Order: sequence, then C-alpha cells, then structure tokens
Amino acid sequence: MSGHADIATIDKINKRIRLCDYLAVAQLYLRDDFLLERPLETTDIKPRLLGHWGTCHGINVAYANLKSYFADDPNYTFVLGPGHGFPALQANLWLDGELEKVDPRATVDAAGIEYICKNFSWPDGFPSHASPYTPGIITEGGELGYALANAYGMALGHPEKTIAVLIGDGELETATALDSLNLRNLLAGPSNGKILPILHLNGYKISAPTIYARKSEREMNELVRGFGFTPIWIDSEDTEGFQLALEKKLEAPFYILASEKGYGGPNRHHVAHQIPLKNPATDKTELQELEDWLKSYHVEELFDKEKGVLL
Ligand SMILES: Cc1ncc(C[n+]2csc(CCOP(=O)(O)OP(=O)(O)O)c2C)c(N)n1
Repeated sequence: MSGHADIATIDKINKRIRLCDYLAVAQLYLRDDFLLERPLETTDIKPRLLGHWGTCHGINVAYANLKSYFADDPNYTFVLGPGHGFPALQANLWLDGELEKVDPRATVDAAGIEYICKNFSWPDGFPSHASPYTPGIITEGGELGYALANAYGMALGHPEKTIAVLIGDGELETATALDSLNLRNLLAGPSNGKILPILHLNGYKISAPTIYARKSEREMNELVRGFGFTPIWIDSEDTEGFQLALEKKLEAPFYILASEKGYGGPNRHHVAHQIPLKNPATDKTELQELEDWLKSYHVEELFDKEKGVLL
C-alpha cells in the first residue's frame, strides 16, 4: 500500500476533517460552550447567524487530503474558490497555526478555539467570508470565478510550484471560471508550475442544482477532456481513493470531487447552503438538533483542553 494511503495516514486525515467540520459548525453557531462541556443552552447560540455551511465539509475533505499528500513539498499551495466556506478555511488555518501568525489571540489551544468561534461573523470580529485579513488571501471573498485564473497566475514562471485549486460547481458556471480552463493551452508547460484543478461537485448553488449536476458522468468526462484535461472522479467519503487519485501523477489531471452538499449536517442539498438550523436560539427542538449535530463529531476524541489537538 502507498505511504500516502496507509491506515494511519487515512485515520489522521479523517480525524482532521472531523475536527475542522466541528469547528466550522461551532464558529457558525456558538458564543459559549465551545467544546460541549455541558448541554447546550439557548444563550450559547449567537443571536444573529450568518455564514455558509453547505460547502464546508467538501473544503475540509480537499484541504486535509492535499495537506497530507503534499506535506513534504514546500512548493505546494492551495487556492480556494468558494471563499464563502470561510468557517472551514479558518478552521484549517487555525489548526495549522497560520492564523496565530497574524493574530496572536488565535492560539492552537482551547482559548484559541473560543476566540475563533466567538468572533466568527461577529461585530469587529472575523467576517463571514474570506477577507484581506485571512492569511494567504489573494482575492477577497464575495465574487466567484477567479480561483483557477489566480492559480495559473501564481504558477507563471514558477515551475517548482504545485497549485491545487478547489472550484465550486456553481463557480464553474461563471464565464471567468469556465474560460479559465482554456489557460491550460497557454500556460501548461515546463516553464510554469503544475495546476491541479478540483471541481467540488456538490450539486447545488444556493438553492438550485448546478448545470454540472445535471450532466451525466459521460458528459462531464467529455467536457473535461474537451479542455485537454484527464477527468479523475473522487468520492468525498473515500479518503484512500482521494490519496490514490493524487498519486496517479497525470500530465493534466482534473479531479471531480463528488460530495453531498451539507454532508454531516441535519439537512442536505439546497437547504444546507447557509445556516441549516435557523432558530436554535429560540426553538428547543432545533437546539437539540444542533447539539446532536455537534456531538456527532466526537470532538472529545480530537481535542483535549489540557493536551490540545489529538490528531
Ligand atoms: C459572480 C458571483 N455570482 C453569484 C454569487 C452569489 N453566490 C454566493 S455563493 C453561491 C453559490 C456557489 O455555488 P458553488 O460555487 O457550487 O459553491 P458551493 O455550492 O460549494 O457553496 C452564489 C451563486 C457570487 N458570490 N459571485
């Protein structure tokens, strides 16, 4: 078995995904009881819920798998298209200590978890989208479509670089993103870095299916091949498959990461885009659903108040 896909590595990747999923939900909802040390109360919930859940799990899957695979490559970079999935991005930046480098309050311990959760989408805190404050940001979140073009720009004149870029399937409906696929013809070659596009095919935009979700697998493969890439399908819940797909080392790969929008949450698909449970601060049934959702990640196996991160 490949070193990238041995049981211990896969277990570590899966735990990282679980911790970042937990932290994404906690950032969206909680103003207290961040590690579920007691039953949730209505006063633990932020009064104004603002952010995006639906895309977060897929971002965490891509981030964790790529981070593990390219752990020893200092020239690896990750570009994220759907910047509205900021709770996921921020969870990863916090976990890697990147956030602490620009904000000393974001320590990789229980105080740091409290800090990022309390201040996510909060007055004078972190915005709900990736912003100029986010470490490594290129374009401020808000307008979809530029991720692939940015990645090709970063690779220009840097053959040593490998740049993975996660593109939303809604994002790929923009003229900018779709036409950026043509950049392969101009910029693939020995004098520029390697681009690994990953289409996050979670099937939905805000509340409607994406065009790409309406295409058959064959149509998708033909589309991708038409732009000169080789399609490689990955199931978001198959970590071993993700690692093996990265190992194929094709000349012009185009990964299609098939996931369920909102996976792991109380509802999925179109209703999962932003805040799946709207009123847990006032509705006791929703509060219980939120607690069950948070508990499903078993954060106690992933983080300890004294020992810190347990990955
Ligand atoms: C150019 C542009 N058009 C519309 C929007 C509004 N918008 C925000 S998120 C979103 C859905 C994005 O879908 P997708 O790229 O598939 O991301 P995901 O489903 O993973 O959240 C849209 C249309 C935007 N941010 N930018």
